[in-house]
Amino acid sequence: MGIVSRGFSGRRRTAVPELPPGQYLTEDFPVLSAGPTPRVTPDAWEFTVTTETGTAHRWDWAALRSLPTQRFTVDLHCVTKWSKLGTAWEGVSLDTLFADVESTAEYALVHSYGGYTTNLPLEDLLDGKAWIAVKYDGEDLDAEHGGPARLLVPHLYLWKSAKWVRGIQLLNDDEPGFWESVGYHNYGDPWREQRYWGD
Ligand SMILES: Nc1nc2c(c(=O)[nH]1)N[C@H]1C(S)=C(S)[C@@H](COP(=O)(O)O)O[C@H]1N2
Ligand SMILES: [Mo]
Repeated sequence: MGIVSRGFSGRRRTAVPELPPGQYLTEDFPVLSAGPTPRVTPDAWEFTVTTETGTAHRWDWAALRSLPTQRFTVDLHCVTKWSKLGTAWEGVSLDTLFADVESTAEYALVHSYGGYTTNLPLEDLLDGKAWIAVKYDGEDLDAEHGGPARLLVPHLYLWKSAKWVRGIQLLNDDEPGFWESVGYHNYGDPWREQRYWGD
């Protein structure tokens, strides 16, 4: 039998109420990318919302940047268990982009430059819950973190926040994205610890 009982060994973790179950705090900003960083310049950047009937709504960089932006501070929770609290961003609310989009679809499949995809219910993108972020900590978004623009859906695990976002496809039937199709949870609520299929 060991002298040191489990409860007293190792580093102590202070309980942090903002931390979902199983997460730990990090101060730095890790980069997690499933492939190489696509280099998308603002003049080549385009963002398209396609509805379930095939109607396309398109914004180039100038059109995006002419829209009102919001500054918002949110907590990030990655499924690999790091959380970063109080991150400051600037971006365009998805409510602004969807103002003239007519759709009865319930699902969204988000597409990125480089081919990454992720899916979520459309309602999780609306009502002040998601942004196309263009600045982090007052600076233009680094390419590694998704620049020139990334989706941010901070109430879900961070894999839903597609970097280098290129478009959103609205669908009547849900379709799994990149991580969702290899065993990650279809919805990914960090507070319910929905990491993998069956969680
Ligand atoms: N296009 C794209 N978006 C992505 C990813 C990716 O590999 N490609 N990784 C996701 C995952 S798993 C996480 S945790 C976050 C990481 O964002 P960060 O690199 O800015 O920390 O981006 C998400 N968005
Ligand atoms: Mo992640």
